[in-house]
Amino acid sequence: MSTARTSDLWWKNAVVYCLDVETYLDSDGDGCGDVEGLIERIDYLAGIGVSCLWLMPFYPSPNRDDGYDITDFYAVDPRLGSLGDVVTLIRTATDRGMRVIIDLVVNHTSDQHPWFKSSRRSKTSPHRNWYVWRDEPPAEPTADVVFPDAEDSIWTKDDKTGQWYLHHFYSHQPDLNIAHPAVREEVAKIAGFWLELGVSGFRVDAVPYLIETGGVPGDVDLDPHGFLKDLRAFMSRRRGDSVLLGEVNLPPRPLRAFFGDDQGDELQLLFGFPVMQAMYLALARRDARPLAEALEANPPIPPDCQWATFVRNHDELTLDQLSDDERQEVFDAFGPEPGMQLYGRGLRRRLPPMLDGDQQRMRMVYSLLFSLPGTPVLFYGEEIGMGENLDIEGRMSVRSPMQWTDEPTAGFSQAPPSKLRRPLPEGRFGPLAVNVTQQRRDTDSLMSWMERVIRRRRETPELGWGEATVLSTSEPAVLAHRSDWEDGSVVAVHNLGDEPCIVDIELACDPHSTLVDLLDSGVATHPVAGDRLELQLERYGYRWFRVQPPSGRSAP
Ligand code: TEU
Repeated sequence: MSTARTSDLWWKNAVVYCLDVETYLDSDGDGCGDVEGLIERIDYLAGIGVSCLWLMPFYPSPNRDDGYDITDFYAVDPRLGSLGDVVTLIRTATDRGMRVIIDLVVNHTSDQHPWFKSSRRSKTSPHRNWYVWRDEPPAEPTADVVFPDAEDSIWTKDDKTGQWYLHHFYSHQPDLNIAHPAVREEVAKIAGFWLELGVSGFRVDAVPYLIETGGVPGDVDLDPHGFLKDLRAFMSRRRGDSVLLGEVNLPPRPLRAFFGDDQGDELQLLFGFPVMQAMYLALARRDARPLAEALEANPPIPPDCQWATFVRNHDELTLDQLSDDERQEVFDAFGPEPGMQLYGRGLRRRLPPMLDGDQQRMRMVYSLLFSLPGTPVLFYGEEIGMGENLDIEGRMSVRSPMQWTDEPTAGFSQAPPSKLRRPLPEGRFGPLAVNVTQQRRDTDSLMSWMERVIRRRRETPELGWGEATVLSTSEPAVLAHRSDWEDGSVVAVHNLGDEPCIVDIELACDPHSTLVDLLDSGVATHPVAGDRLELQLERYGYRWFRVQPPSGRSAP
């Protein structure tokens, strides 16, 4: 049967969970999470049904961009643990059936990295060309600054040699010169190092900036995508089942290019930024059509590749691909106060407060996450419905400590609350109200619900492997889609509206089929009338069905 085919391309049916070691669990009471703490929670993660951990950067860093400013790619920040601890973590996760991928942040380094210190020392330094230097910044910049609150140019003058260096992000994050062969070799060496220690691949940070060579002086004869092809080929030689998950926030067509050619020879997984942004517009309007259109606008992808779907990540909820009016609609619905917004393009909030804690609506959104075509990626704390802490600056508002218990430090640390790496939120979404301990004792909690849905998702490979089709429905608020794989079909239906409805769906399947409910709607089977389905949905209702042909074998 089909299930046997799913393990080689494991990323097509994975459940990924992103976390930052320093905000997960503090084992030694210094207020900062650490690798030993995370190891204590490996069984918790395996129990939820997570199959792949994505660790945010844990490398030595001055921490001016939460660890995305790295000073040594081959080491572990001593505040978090040792290299030995990380290998033990990978070993323990592997034993529990979970893979580990880590952030590969090689668009830039910290300005404190020894390479940059050497580079800026003189124009003849051996590391000079590891970064991008110019006598004058170009009259026409090739890109906008990513952090408009902190920077007004992607070029900064360095007094020592009087030249300017390129940095797409903060000026303390100089861009590496990927056109330089030595830099490319070093990137492969970094990837090879971590593969050797047991990771299954990388979440590649800021990929379009990484391969952008427009700022490199002189005539550079370089195919930017060639770098990704080379990296991918290198990784496959070292470890055949390794994966590259790319952060590429671009519209569907240019985004598709990062999968590579028809066979897919670049990044196997790409975050589906266009669908994610359209989903928020659809939620704000309580109208499924923007989401349906975004799904239909996705070009076909190579067979080994997959979208990575997500509701929230560790950055702002970027809405930069929406029009100004559309973005304003989402702001009005989910983040009307200026303090909730960031860089004029996004929201620095988690989902539950945006939905005012509406459990039914939250579950509908996560049901979408687990059933839309792609590999679901959770951000830590989503399984219990954590909120943000807007008192924490900028993007960090959503990176408060994991809430384990209802204690003042949320069971995250033995340190006094004032010593925590970041302050916890208070009130409705604080640890008193939202924590793991309480939710695991309650079969109706979001966490218990999510465990069941993840289990079902893992048992439903059609969703990860199938070809998805948006079905036409009689209600604009309702999204229905079908995923077909080999002999199986699964249909998912979501009511984005806050009114109950009766919806008529064109199923286009064998008219004698039965629909077997895969979640816990209470109704086990639904007859199909002709090739249509009439379904009664509550407000924000959702259903998953397996289409069972008359002679089909039933599954539990
Ligand atoms: O983010 C990259 C980044 O900021 C952009 O892709 C951004 O999301 C987009 O332009 C918004 O519309 C990554 C990390 O996720 C982030 O945490 C780091 O700060 C950043 O790179 C620099 O390493």
